[in-house]
Amino acid sequence: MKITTDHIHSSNKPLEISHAREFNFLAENLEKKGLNVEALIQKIQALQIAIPSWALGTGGTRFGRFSGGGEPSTLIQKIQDVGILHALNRSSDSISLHIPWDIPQDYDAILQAAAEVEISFDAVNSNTFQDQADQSLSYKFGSLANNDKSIRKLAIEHNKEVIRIGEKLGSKALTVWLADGSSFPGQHSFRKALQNTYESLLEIYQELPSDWKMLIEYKPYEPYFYSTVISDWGTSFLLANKLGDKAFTLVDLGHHLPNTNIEQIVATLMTEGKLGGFHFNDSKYGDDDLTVGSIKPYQLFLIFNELVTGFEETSNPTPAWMIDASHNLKDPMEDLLQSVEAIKLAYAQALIVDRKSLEAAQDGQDVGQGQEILQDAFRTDLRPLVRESIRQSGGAISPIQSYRDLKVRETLIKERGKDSKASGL
Ligand SMILES: [Mn+2]
Repeated sequence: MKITTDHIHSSNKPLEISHAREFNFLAENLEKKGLNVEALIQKIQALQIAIPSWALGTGGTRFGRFSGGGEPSTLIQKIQDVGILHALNRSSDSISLHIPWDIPQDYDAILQAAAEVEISFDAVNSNTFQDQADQSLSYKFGSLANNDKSIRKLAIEHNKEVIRIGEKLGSKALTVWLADGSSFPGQHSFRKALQNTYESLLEIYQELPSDWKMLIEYKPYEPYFYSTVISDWGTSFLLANKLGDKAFTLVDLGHHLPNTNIEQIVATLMTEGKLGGFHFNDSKYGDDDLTVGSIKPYQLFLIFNELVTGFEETSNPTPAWMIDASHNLKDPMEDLLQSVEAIKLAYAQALIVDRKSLEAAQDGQDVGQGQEILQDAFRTDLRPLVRESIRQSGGAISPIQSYRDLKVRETLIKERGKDSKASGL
């Protein structure tokens, strides 16, 4: 299925009048506060969030997987699904591939399919957390950190191969997330595991094209439960610093212990110019992969508040944005539309924070006023502004409603069948 401009127009038609009324009312109020609504719209339009190739099918829990039907079973179908999302919300113009779940076979056909739906290729992700069918050595006890040199070599070669695949597609970054760690005290040497990881990453880093980045993800626990080699932002930052200018830390919102102050981590990394990537999701307990903004929308706003000031006041490069979640209850496409909307909303809220007054409150030790300023922005309903930015980009006023009205899932089930299953997770 392909979403056309006629689809967008027909599904926007019944919403136009009430949307215009809501938007005009909001725009007037924002202008009264001294905000430039046109400039806000342009910034919101420019924020594009990559969709990972593994998020388009129903994910699973460790207990089961319940397919929703019409899932994309080939890489081209996954690209087409991202194309549908992008046509609806004009906010996801790239796909992030996971290798080896989505190794391109016919590069010309893949590039053509992507061009047809105006999609490019974001960061490529390597996978050394599971053994592949034909693999001679096992990652059971680690990959880049493994004590066995031949296993480290296998994992290094895999990452180099992922870079070569990404180069053919126009990707500009390699994301490395390691499952390496231990489940029991005494299982391995912390220092040796870290040193092995650094040396392995260095070999991969030396293979990076000059205009590429290496994004190093961290995670405190899981799949191992006593230690992980790259457990926190500090370890990732340390490795990125040692590797060089092309290496950065990647923040995945779900990869923190409960109550971690993620916005402070963002601020610190941006001060050092080392925030390279962002994986969005939400969580209640751990790496839950819940829909962005569904549990802690205020935290998401506070994170964007730091990102927006970081853009203005530091020379940190623009991070690679990606959603990293998968669901077994909701239609994954609807979930991605909800996630992107939550991200844009938090970004918009951060853009309207009265920075001058906030700085004055901070300088004057006016704690109450600082809170008032942030919460005023957070509690302003900016949905009409986000909708208008999407409408002006040629997308749907309500992407989710259009997705339902246009019967996208029903059409995909008709085209691909009820039992079609996405590869990967
Ligand atoms: Mn992630």
